[in-house]
Amino acid sequence: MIDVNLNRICEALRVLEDINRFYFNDKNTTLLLKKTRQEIRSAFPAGPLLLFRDVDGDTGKFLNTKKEFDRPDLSGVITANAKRIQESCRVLEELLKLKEQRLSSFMKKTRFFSYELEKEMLASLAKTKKKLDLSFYAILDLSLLPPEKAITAGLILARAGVTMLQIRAKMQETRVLYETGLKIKKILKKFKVPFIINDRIDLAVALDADGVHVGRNDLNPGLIRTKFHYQGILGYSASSEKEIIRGIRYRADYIGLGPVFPTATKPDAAKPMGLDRASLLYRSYNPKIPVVVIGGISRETIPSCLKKGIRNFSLISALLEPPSFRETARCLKSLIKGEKQ
Ligand code: 3NM
Repeated sequence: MIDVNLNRICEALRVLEDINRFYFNDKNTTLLLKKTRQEIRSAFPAGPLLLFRDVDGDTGKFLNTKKEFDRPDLSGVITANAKRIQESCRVLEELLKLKEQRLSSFMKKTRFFSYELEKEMLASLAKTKKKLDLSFYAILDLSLLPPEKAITAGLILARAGVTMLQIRAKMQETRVLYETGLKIKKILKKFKVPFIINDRIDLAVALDADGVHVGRNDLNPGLIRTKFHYQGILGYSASSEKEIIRGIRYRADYIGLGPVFPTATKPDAAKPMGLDRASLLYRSYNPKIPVVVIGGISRETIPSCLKKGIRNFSLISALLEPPSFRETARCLKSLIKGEKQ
């Protein structure tokens, strides 16, 4: 038991050490973990432990659970390995109370050290995640705009200062979507505007887009994280508090909250929640999870949203309003920035 738990602690420490070394480039923590590992090894006599090792007779050797392979992102790896340290330290701590009080206290100290380590590593990971700017999130719907026009629109919108752009096409051929997507992606890259694909994880991966946005009738974000091992930006549509919480649980990066107002663009959208409800939910969750409002957002409705504290807007049909793509986009940008018209 001592041998197994000791190995478990040192292996998990090594995993965390390597994440600090290669992912965070954190020399001090890497060194600290290396020293801790060596200190633990040298506290136990290697010879006698080896003598009692019985790999062939170990009944728990291949007892893996499905959950052991469920590590959708690096935070899962950090947590799982910190837990291995904590649980194994606890086993040693209890066993050593029988004979070795001093070593038992040392294990307890190591257990508390790993709680802190886990917290700090998860905080470092959160810091490395890109901050999203959802203030002007334009969606080009290819059922309202032919592909050639969508490419030109992408350029105009990028110049006008959109902060995120999505292409949405419920009824287009995949090949056309892919080719259009490639051209739009090239433009957006120059302007450093993240490029998001609606619904189609296959296209998001094939295009090497920055992210994918899914709704309640698409593949759920949890599956996208676990089965596709997707690390890109993941957006989730929510029309209620329950769905926002579901999105957080699915590890979505942001929530598209709507419809706020009536919209003709999405025939199967939920009932509009109204500005009061939307602003309440927006203020409760943003920025813990970034929230962007959608559904009927336009030149007419943005000012009332701003008055209620909403700062992130996603829109489709309002982009196509007269006088021209260029003028309308500029006008929307300055409205969102709160500039007087
Ligand atoms: N999703 P417009 S509403 C794509 O409520 C979409 O999740 C919605 O279009 C949701 O800006 C919507 O033209 C349509 O109203 C938004």
